[in-house]
Amino acid sequence: MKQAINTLLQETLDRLASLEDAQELERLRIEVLGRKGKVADLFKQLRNSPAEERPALGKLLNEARSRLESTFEEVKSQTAEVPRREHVLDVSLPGRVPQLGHLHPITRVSMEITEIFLRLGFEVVEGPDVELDYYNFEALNIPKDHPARDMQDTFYVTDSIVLRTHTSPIQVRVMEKQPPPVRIIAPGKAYRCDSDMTHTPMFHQVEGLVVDKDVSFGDLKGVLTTFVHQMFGPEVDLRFRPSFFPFTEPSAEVDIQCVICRGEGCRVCSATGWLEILGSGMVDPEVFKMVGYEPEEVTGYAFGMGIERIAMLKYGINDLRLFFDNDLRFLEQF
Ligand code: 2NM
Repeated sequence: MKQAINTLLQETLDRLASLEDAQELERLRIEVLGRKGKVADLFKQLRNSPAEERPALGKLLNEARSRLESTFEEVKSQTAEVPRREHVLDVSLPGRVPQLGHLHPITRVSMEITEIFLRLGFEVVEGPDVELDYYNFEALNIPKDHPARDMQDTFYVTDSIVLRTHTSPIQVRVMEKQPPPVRIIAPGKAYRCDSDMTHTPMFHQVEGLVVDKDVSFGDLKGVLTTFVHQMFGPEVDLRFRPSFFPFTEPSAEVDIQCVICRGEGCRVCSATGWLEILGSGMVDPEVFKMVGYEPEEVTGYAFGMGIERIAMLKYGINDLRLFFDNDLRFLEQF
């Protein structure tokens, strides 16, 4: 009996030392310490042993059981600390999808416009939003009494400093700094003291400028026709309609076939079948004189468009304010 107790103790301790995982540990615990286990068997045998040996054997068996119980606990706590991978990694769980951000539709359309002109050989330039009156108006042949200079349209910072009302001053700065040829586009924010259903105090523009020897109105028509076809599709018709700007002569506005009714006439195009999308013209010799270019040697064309308007026509958005509300239900659609 004594022999049996010591053997069970020793064998079990040996087996505990070479266990593979928690399942095996639990199997061994039930085999040895379970209700019908080997220790329980020995307690049953104890009842059949001689009465004078029983106290000593009982003490030995109790000690062996305590020793085994505490060793099982110890091994179990160590096993639990290093769980086997297959028990914690459920490869059938769906992956965590990170929340992706979006570019704002205005950013996207601006990039789209910019990329078309980059492919046509234009360079992108930027400039300050807070601009001198000189670059925003004076150098662009917009005289002191011109209505565009009115306090009601322009945010004045001081008498001679404004928030730029268009991105043209960027182009004036480029011409002032470098000799022809010039082939640039200037995307950016513009500011006008105006706020209603169809105007926001800040909006976005892309303007373009080409200056070189022998640049013609035909070049302007060719580049802008390519732009319209790449932006709205090769099937979309366009027309050049005479207009006026202080900084170009002659000037023309470009209309495209209404994207809603395809020229049939509807509410969006006021039954005309046409939608205005940009302004353009041959750079006025007065502008060249202001920046030190020789009007007898070079000619050039320029154009400008509002990005919000292009985005509304391209994506069929009917309310300008959607661009400024930052409502994710709108923004997530792009
Ligand atoms: C437009 C329409 C026509 C324009 C002119 C110039 C510059 F600097 F060369 F004189 N930049 N942008 C221009 C010409 C802008 O926007 C409707």
